[in-house]
Amino acid sequence: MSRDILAEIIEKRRVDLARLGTCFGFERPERTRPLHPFIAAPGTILEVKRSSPSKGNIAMGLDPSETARTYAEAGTSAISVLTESNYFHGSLADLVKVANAAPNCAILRKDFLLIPEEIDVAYDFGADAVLLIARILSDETLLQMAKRTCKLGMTPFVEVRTDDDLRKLALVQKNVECVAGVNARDLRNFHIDPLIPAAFREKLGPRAVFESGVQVPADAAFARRLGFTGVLIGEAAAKNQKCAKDLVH
Ligand code: IGP
Repeated sequence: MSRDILAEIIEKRRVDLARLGTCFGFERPERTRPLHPFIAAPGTILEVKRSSPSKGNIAMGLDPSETARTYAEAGTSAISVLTESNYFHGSLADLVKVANAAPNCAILRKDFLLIPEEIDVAYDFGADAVLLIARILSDETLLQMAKRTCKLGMTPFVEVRTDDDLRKLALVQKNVECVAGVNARDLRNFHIDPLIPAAFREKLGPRAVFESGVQVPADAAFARRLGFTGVLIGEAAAKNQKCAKDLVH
């Protein structure tokens, strides 16, 4: 059997959560930044992404504040910040820096969040939205985390990739307002298949984001032709920040 990277990431993260706590050793700040409605934002979401298990180094040494300013100047309405440390080299420090440097953008915390308390942490570190990966959460925990997100005034961004994830998304949508994202990349083995978002589009509701594998403006145009209201771009923006504005719709 081939290696299941998603299972490895989760396993490691559970160990770190138990060892370091929900702030992963960072001091918990008091939020001063006003909330920005992410639900109204996408458009284009550019991601602060240093590295990934499939690509290795993408922009390891990036300065989060500078990157946030570059993305904001490029015209993006929302910025995603990867905070997972072991496989993506992100952190909550990156999140708070981006949130402070881009006061007019909505900020998404992207991580493999596992317990409801992590939602409160995302809020305190400046997020306006949190990624909830349907595949790694039980119905009950997903719903609980989505409700907690809304209670704090943030937006749940529910990521789907399978038919069972779609069932979970419908459960969330029955209870709260959220944004749906389809990951073209399978997080278990990192294979990209743009036909999965295409097949899912009409089951996602009105606010739907195409995630992963968007390298050039024509890829983003392809996603929009499929009816996606938003496109999330990581590697292509982080690696070549001078060209970020060409990717923003
Ligand atoms: C960005 P890309 O191919 O543009 O760098 O992908 C983003 O979609 C990807 O980082 C992502 C991700 C995730 C990362 C989507 N869902 C969940 C970690 C966890």
